[in-house]
Amino acid sequence: MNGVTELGYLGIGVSDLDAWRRYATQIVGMQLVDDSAGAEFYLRMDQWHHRIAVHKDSSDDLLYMGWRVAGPEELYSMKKRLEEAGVKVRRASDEEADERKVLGLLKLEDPAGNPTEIFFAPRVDAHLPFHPGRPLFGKFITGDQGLGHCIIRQMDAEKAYEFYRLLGLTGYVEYRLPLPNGMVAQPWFMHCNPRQHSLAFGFGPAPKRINHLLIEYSSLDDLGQTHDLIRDQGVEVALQLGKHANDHALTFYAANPSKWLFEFAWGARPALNQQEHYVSDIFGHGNESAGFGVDLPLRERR
Ligand code: MBD
Ligand code: FE
Repeated sequence: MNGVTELGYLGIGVSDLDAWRRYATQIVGMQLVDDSAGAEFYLRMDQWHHRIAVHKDSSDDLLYMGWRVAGPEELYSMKKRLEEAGVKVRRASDEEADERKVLGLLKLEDPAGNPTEIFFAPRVDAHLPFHPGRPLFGKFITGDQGLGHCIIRQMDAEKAYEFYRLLGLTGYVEYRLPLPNGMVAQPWFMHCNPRQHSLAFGFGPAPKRINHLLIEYSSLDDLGQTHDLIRDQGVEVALQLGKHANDHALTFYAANPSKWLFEFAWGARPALNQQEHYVSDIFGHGNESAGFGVDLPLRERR
């Protein structure tokens, strides 16, 4: 099956453009690109023209997710497969593809109404060296693993699972976390390449489409300096440094100017071939600032 190969780009709506310019470059280390129409500005993480398109929008939320397929034939067969499964999908116009800096594009919605795009042939600026917004020891891990992972809102996890399986992702429930109220949280994680997960859902009701975007540094020292900047500047931290049981990444979660989270990561392992499930992270990830949708007992109390 020729499914999607990676999470390629995101569009986000933000109310405070200046705060985002500053945060994304000086704290996160992304490159600001302000060169063309289609969005207010763009954020670059590698050789691609952009990985995040920033639009002015009071929602302060995800506007669309872009999933990549290999080429025009795969886009065509994906459209057919979706239609045969009864999913409403539309081939976007050339103008719409231009806006996204791709050569071909489908537009649809996932079962929770999250605007979803499937595209091929992103614009890659091979002639422009990546210039991080703050000095980095290493780089952002992207390439065949896509830009990172997203935790998004779903009303019906089983329905979401079926939809994203249709797109070509695989996975299942990977944690069973006993909650203080006697219920058990059962988050789902799905992948389509060596990144352990590109998408997760099933964390309960949420005020926004997006809970967090994970980005991964190749150098531990870059993660550490991002942590210093977040701490020195008093940015809210939702989950403290810790190591996940599923992807083994060392991560922490901090608020961005839109008040959803960035998960900053280093050291993830690739996806396994067989499903496992866990009842606790390896260490850390203590809850700090509440109300960001990850007030979960991720680590068993000892
Ligand atoms: C993740 O990336 C994550 O965000 C959570 C909550 C659990 C495991 C891996
Ligand atoms: Fe995550």
